[in-house]
Amino acid sequence: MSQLPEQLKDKLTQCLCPPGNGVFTVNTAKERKAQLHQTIFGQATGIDDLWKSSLNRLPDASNAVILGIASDCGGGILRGANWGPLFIRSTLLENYPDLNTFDLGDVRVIPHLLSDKYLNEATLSNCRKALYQNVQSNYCVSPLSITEDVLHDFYAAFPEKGIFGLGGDHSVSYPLTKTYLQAKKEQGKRVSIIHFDAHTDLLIERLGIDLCFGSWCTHILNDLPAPEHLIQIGIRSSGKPKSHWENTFGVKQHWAHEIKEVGIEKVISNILAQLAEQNIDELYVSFDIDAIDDSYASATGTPEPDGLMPQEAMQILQAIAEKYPITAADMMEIAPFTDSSGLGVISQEKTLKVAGEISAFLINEISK
Ligand SMILES: [Mn+2]
Repeated sequence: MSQLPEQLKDKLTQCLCPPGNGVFTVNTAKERKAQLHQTIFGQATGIDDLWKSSLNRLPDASNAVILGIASDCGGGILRGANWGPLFIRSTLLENYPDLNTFDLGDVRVIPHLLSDKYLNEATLSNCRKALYQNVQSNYCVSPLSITEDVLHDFYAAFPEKGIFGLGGDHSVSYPLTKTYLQAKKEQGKRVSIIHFDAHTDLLIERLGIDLCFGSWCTHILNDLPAPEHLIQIGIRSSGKPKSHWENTFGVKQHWAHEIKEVGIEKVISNILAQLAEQNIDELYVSFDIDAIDDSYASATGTPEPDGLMPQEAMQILQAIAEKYPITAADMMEIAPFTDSSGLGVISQEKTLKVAGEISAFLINEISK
């Protein structure tokens, strides 16, 4: 049996919390959290200790490791993606009880914070005191910073493992992909990111904030072997044409209307041709649920019509997974209490069903 390095264990137990607890509440969703803990741990009380000792099993557990980041502070139109990790986990446990995965828990989220670089010393001290009861603590306090810090050490200790990140708004993919890209560079592996989204997420900043749901992609381009190693699929809500994004940033895009016009098979063969040219070893898949048509994915902050059918997304994923190992991934922007369809709970159920199917597929691929 391998050992979890002591320093990493201390960081995990201080900066993370049990699965589902990343949403900081007292009474709200108490029953849902209890139900999740009952399913994972066989009981609903004394969860902190059970979770902490479960971390000792990480070294020998599945290569697919779930991390929840219940932060929507990087969003900014309709919030609510902070509830994603709790709800997607419940869906996965219910619909795919035999998934080969290890649940690391949730990042501890102060819902008013995004990244430590936006904070002054006084706020940092106050938040260190709140989270760690220690104003001198070296640990980060904002969700993006904690995620980056924890995953940097995680990938150093377990280069063969991959994270499946549960968001959260899409800014959360910034630390998830950045730490993955840097770890793979160190391992001498060439990788690409397959990014499903209705939007390009290629702003340079939004109202002066450089790390947010609309800009995270721009800030990971330098960590890729080359910018064309970001391949975006499902784009359809953009103020500028495809040529603007491809020429300005060097990324590759496959817009949703192309799938309707030339057919899914042709788009898949175009994607595979690009990947072949890039001569890559492994892939990261970042999935914004709004890539899917809003008739199937309405419980999200920016639902968009004319998107991918769930089956089309699965076809693309199956085709790329057949050729390349998917070694990390994420599922973002599921906001279960948000409903653009007027269908209420059906909206939530439909969105979670699609998110669950795609997540289960990705987790299974990472675990291989
Ligand atoms: Mn996005």
